[in-house]
Amino acid sequence: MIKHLKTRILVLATVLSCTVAGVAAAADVKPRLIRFGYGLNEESVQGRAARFLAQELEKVSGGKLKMRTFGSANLGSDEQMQSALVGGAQEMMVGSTAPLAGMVKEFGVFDLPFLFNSEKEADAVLDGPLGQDLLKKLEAKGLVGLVYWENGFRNMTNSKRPITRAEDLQGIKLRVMQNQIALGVFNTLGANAVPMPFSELFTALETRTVDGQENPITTIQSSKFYEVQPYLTITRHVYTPWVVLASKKWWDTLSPDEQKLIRQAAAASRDFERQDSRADSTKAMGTLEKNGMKINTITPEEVARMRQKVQPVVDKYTQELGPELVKQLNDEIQKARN
Ligand code: TK8
Repeated sequence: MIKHLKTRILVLATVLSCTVAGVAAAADVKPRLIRFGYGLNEESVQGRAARFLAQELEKVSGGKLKMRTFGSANLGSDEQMQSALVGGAQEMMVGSTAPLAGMVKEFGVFDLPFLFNSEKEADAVLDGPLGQDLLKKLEAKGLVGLVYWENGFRNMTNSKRPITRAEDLQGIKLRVMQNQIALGVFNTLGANAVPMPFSELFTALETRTVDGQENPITTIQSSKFYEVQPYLTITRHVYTPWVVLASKKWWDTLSPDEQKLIRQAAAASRDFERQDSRADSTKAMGTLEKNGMKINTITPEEVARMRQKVQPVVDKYTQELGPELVKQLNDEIQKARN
């Protein structure tokens, strides 16, 4: 009887310790502090997802893996953080794929305009073979790509006029991400494209160094661009993702258990962030209206015209990125569409 009881207590104790401290109890996990940087402010989708990731990591590691988050580009712009990760001076970040194309050119596929029709198609490609192969290519450059978060479909804002046709972009100094394809696309549409890090954008808009920019609704709202940009045109001209990155130099010092916990928390943050982004998008639109932005939506006919105008840029970069890769991309989109 007593022996029986002892076994039962032992079993119970084991079960308890495993659930209380998660996988971490029995696993090889050391106390660590992880610095995680991002470009938007704390009230943005990025800010909320960063906090979620930090909490999740703390939970699954039984409090051992502590993450400190730094928003508003306080650790630097996307490009600067990428370099810091490669050098091992910073552990983790989230940033756009556009500036990553400077390291792994294939990330440029996400800057090709008018590809995805819906978030569902984007999820399928990003979490499917193409998106995952691209992440693996980062390792040779000193980065570990963990998961994609949604940045989203981009729309144009400016301080000059509503954009109803490509011709309305004439003479507009439009900030674009630091990426050859974005530059080519907007110059071809008629704007004067100015590449610039996001961290400098609000001031550039405020001082009229540039007249306009393009970003998802969620960012236009959280970064308060409505204070300096009266016109918003819904174009959904491109869907760009964010990617959660780790320094490879640092990653290689982690135990397999630690790596597993970080991957697990990152996957949970991806699901949280995408849901949050989609819910926030509708809310943000209301805020922009309330703040007096003049909002128009580009017609399907004009989208078709713009598509035609930028076709030479798409053809040129299809050659540079690799026609097989672009074909694979289109095939994966078709599959998700059907
Ligand atoms: C934030 C950027 C931003 C992106 C841009 O660091 O640069 O316009 O859309 O989200 O990554």
